[in-house]
Amino acid sequence: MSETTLTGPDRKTIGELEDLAYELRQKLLHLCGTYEGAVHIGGDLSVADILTVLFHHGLRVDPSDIANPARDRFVLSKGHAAVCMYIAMAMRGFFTYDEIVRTYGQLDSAYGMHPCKVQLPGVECSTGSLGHGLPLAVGMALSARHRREDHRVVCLLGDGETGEGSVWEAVMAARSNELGNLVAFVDRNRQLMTSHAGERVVFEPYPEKWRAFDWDVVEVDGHDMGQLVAALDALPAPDSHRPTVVICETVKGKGVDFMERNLAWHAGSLGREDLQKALLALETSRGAATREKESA
Ligand SMILES: Cc1ncc(C[n+]2csc(CCOP(=O)(O)OP(=O)(O)O)c2C)c(N)n1
Repeated sequence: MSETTLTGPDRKTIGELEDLAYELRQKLLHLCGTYEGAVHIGGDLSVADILTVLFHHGLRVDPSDIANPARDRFVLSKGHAAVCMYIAMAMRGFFTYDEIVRTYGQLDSAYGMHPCKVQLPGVECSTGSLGHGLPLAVGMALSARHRREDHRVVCLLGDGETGEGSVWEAVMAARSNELGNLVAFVDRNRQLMTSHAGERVVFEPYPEKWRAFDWDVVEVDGHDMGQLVAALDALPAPDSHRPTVVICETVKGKGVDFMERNLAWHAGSLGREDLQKALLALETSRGAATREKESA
C-alpha cells in the first residue's frame, strides 16, 4: 500500500456538524436569492447534510494538499448539485464562498452549474451528464487497487439518476472487481426533475436491487447527522472486497417548507424578497428540529 499518509478533518461533534449544515443551507439560499439564473436548489438542499458530513468528517482530504495521492476521491455523480459541493468545500477551506457568489454561472467562471475538474482543481471529476459518475468512480477505485493505494472513492448519486442503465453496469463491475474501496451514497429524495419516483420509473424494491448485486447496503436518514456519521465510521476497510452503498432517505428542498417535496423547486431562483421568506422558513424548521430532539 502507499507510503503517503493524510489525515482527515478534526473530529467534530454532531452539533457542530449540524451547525455547519445549517450554515451551508443559508449560504445556498443566499446564492439562490442573488444569482439571476436557476439554481438546482431542491436537490442541493437534499444533499446538504450528506456533503457536510463527507467534507467535514468522512473524507480524508486536505485543502492545502489537493494532489496528495493518499487523499480520498469524491465524485459528485448528480453533478447538478455542484454549487452545494462548491460551498461545502469552501466551508472546509478549498475555495472562497464570496468568489463562488461573485462568479457562479458566469462565462469563464470556475464555478459552473456542473463541476469541471479542469477549471476547478480540488474537484476530482467533471460530471453533469447523469449516469456517468459511478462508472468513473469504479475506474478510479480500480486504479487505486492497481497502484496499491489505500484511499477510498466516494460517489454521490441521485435516486432518479439510478434509472440509468450505466449505473447498474458499474454496480456489477464494482462487485466483480471486489472494490471494497468504493462507497456510493444515494440521495433517496424520491423525486426526479418533473415527477415523483414511482410515477414513471418504479424503483422499489430499491435496497434489494443493490443487495441483489451483492453490495453491502446501509440505510440511513440522510438528514440525521448521527446516522450519517455512524454509517461512515462503520465502513469496511478500503482493502475489503465488497462495495458499500449508503441509501440516504432525504427530502428534496429540505429545510424550506415551500420547497419541500415541491416539483416546482427542482431548479429556480428566489429573488431578494423570497430569499427572506426562505431564510425564515429555514430558521423555523431548525427550531422545530431542535425542539423535537430535546423532547425525544
Ligand atoms: C443524462 C442526463 N439526462 C438528463 C439530465 C437532466 N437532469 C438534470 S437533474 C435531473 C433529475 C435527476 O433526478 P435525481 O437524480 O433524483 O436528482 P435530484 O432529484 O436529487 O435532483 C435530470 C433528468 C442530465 N443532467 N443528464
